[in-house]
Amino acid sequence: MDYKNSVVYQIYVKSFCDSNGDGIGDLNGIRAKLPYLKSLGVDYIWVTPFFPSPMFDNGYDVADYRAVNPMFGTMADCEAMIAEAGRLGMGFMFDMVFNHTSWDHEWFKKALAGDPEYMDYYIFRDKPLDWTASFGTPAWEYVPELNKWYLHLFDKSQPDLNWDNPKVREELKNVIRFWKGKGVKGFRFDVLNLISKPERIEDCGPGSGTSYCKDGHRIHEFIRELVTDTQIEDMVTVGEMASTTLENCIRYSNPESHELSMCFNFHHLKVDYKNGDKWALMEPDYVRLHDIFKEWQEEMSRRGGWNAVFWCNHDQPRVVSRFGDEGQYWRQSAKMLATFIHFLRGTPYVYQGEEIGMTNAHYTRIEQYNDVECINYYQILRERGLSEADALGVLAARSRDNSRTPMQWNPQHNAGFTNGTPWLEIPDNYRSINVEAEERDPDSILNYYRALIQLRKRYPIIAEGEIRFLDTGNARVYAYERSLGAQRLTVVCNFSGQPESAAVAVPAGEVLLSSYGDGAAPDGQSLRPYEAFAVLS
Ligand code: TEU
Ligand code: CA
Repeated sequence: MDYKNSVVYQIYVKSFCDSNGDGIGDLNGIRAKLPYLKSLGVDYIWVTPFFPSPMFDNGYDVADYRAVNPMFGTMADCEAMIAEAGRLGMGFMFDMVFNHTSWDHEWFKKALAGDPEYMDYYIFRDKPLDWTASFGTPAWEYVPELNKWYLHLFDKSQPDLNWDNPKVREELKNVIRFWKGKGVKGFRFDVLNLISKPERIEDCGPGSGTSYCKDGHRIHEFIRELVTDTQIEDMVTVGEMASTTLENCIRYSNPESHELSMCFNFHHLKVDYKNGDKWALMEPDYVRLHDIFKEWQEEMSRRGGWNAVFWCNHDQPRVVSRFGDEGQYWRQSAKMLATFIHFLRGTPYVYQGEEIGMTNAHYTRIEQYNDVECINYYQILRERGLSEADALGVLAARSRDNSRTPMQWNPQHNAGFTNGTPWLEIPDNYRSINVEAEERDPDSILNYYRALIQLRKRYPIIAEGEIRFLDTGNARVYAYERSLGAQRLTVVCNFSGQPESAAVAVPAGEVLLSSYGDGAAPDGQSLRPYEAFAVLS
C-alpha cells in the first residue's frame, strides 16, 4: 500500500478492547475488532508498545523488544493478530521506542552491575547536569553503587540509550529485523529525533533536555543507517519528532534522503500553551494555528517532504474537547475538524475514539488519573501555589489520560470495553457516544469518517495534489485549495462556534461532503458555526 493515499488508525492497546475480563485491553481484543477497522477503510494500524514493561510509562519503557507483555497476550496472539490483519488487507505498524529502554531491560541491569560494555549502552557521567526531563523532574539520576549519574529525558525508569555506540545501533536493527520477519508492515519511531545526543554533554542552562538533544548532529546519519541496513525504506515509517524544525522534517521525509516516509511534528498542538508551557492554560491562538498549517503544508509540498497529519494521539487531549464543541455543535465541530485534516497533503492518522467524537475524561479527583506526567505536574502546580481545584482544572484540560479512557463500543456496562473493572474510568457520556449508536446513524461522526476515507481512495487529488492556503479575511475561517492538473478541490472550515463571514470564492462544483450534510454555504461567504465543506471542480 502506498502510504500517500493510505490512512493510519492508532490503537492505544491498553484501552482498545479487553478480551479476557481483566480490565486491560489486549491483542486478542484488537484481533476481534479488525473487521470494524476494515469497515472504516483504514490501511495501517499503529499499535502502541505491548512489549514486556514495568508500565511506569504505560509501555514506553520497554524491558524486552522482542516479546509480548503477558498483560496483553502471547506471541501466538500477536502472530494471529498480524496474520488476520493481512487477510483483511491491512498492515500493522509497530511502535519502536529506541531512544531509551526500561530500567528493567537486561542491558541496563548489566550496566547497573558495573559491566563496562553495557554501561556504554547508556549515558553515564560522573556528575549531574542541569537538564530537566519531560515529566518535570531532573534528567540525571544518581546510582550510588557506581557513584555515577545516568541520563533519562523522560521518567527515571527510562534510561536513554547511547546511539553513538555501534553495538546499540546493531541491537536495535536486529529488533526491526525480528518484527519484519513476523510480518509487520510499518514502524513508528518514538521521539526519534532525540537519539543523537550533543557532542559535548554539558550544562544546557534553563530548558529541557529534549530541547538540548533534538535534531542532533548525527540524527540523519543514524536514521538513514537504521532504515537502509534493515531494508525498511519501502515500508511505511513515521518518526515522532519532538520540538523539531521544518528544515529537518523536509529532510527526514524527502525520499531523496532515504530516511522516513513521513514524520509527526507538534507545533500545531502547542497553540494553547500559555508562554509555551503545556501546564498553563490559554485559549487556542487560531491565527498561529492557521499559520503553522499553512507554512508546513506549503513548504513540505514545495520541497518534497511528507507530513503525517493528525489532531489526536495517546499523548494529546481529545480534539473535539480542545478545538471543537462538546455541546450543541458536537457533531458539526468533530466533522469540521476531520474535514480540515483529511483533505490536507499528507497521511491522515485517526486516533481510537476520534472517529466517534469521544471527549476528554472530565475527571475531578487526582485519584482518577494514571499518567506519570500529569501526576508529577499536579504536584508541581500545587507547589507553584495553584489551588487543588485550579490544578485539577489544568489536568482536566491537559492530561494524557484524556485520550487513554477506554474505547466506547456500546451503551452497555463499561461501554463494551471490558467485562471486568476498567483500568481507567470511562466518562459517563459513553451511553450516547459509542460505536454501536453511531453505526446506526447515517449522519454520525463515524459514518462521516468513513466517507472521508473513501474519498481519499476515490480522488487522487487528495493524496497527490499541490496545496495552497487561501486568504479568507477571517482568522477563524481556514480555507485551502488542492490542485492536480486542471482539477481543483476547495476546502473551507469555520473553526468558530459562531456564524462567520469569509471572503473566499468557492468555485461551482461537486460538494463532496459537508459538516451539516446539506451542501456548501451557497456563496461560501456566510458560514454556520463549525461549518465545513469540500468542493471538487
Ligand atoms: O512522547 C514524546 C513526548 O514528548 C510526549 O511526552 C509528549 O510530547 C508530551 O507528553 C506532551 O506533553 C513519546 C510517547 O508518545 C509518549 O507516550 C512517551 O511517554 C514518551 O515518548 C517517552 O517514551
Ligand atoms: Ca485483557
